Amino acid sequence: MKPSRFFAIGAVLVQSASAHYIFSKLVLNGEASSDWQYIRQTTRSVNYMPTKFTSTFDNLTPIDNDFRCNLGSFSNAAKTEVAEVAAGDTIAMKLFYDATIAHPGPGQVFMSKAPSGNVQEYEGDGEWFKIWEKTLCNENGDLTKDAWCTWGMPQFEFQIPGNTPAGEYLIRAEHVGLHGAQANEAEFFYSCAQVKVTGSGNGSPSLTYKIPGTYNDSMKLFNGLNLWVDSADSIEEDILSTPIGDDAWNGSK
Ligand SMILES: [Cu+2]
Repeated sequence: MKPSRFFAIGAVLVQSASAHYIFSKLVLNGEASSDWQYIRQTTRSVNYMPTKFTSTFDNLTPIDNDFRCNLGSFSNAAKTEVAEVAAGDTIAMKLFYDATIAHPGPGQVFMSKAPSGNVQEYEGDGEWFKIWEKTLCNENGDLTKDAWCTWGMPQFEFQIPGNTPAGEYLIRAEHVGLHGAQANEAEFFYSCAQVKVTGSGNGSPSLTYKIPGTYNDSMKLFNGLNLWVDSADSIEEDILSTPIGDDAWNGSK
């Protein structure tokens, strides 16, 4: 009996490790950059491990300052290139090692303008606004899998709103795995690209956020929701009672 039991435990560990991911490539004009060319690399020893409120890796939680762009990544800001994009362009942030999103949960993209004009010196302690949001797409699907829009995606593809003012920005892509939320073990996967937006946009996002500060573990979406038990309607309610339920800015205001 013992060998087969060991085999089963090993198989589970391998499966959960391969399900993890981090955004490492920027896709411009349909072509993926090198890993960490435009995205700040974390200093974590295993870069694709999630950030959690409990049972943490590297003691990192969503209420720490490094929840902005991942652990230690500001130390790599100066050597990370700044990509030039025009307001209105569609670009993407793509996962390391050709991974695909293999956990159930929402995906979102935030931007924050470097106040000094130089994003390589910007820690992300200013205001963030959301430009892309994907939650439940198929309420008849499996809530633990393909009910979520991001399920199976190799990258998040999004438009820089056409009215985004010119300047240098951090762009932060984030996916949240909710499969452990019943035990306060929601998993956050995220990193930040450095871009210079060109154009003559003069929009001003009405809704802004601070990171950290946007999420906490008294939100049922991250702590208390149970994908195997809850209905799609109740999950929608949990989404709406967090900033993940806020509309993304489309540049109109
Ligand atoms: Cu996981």
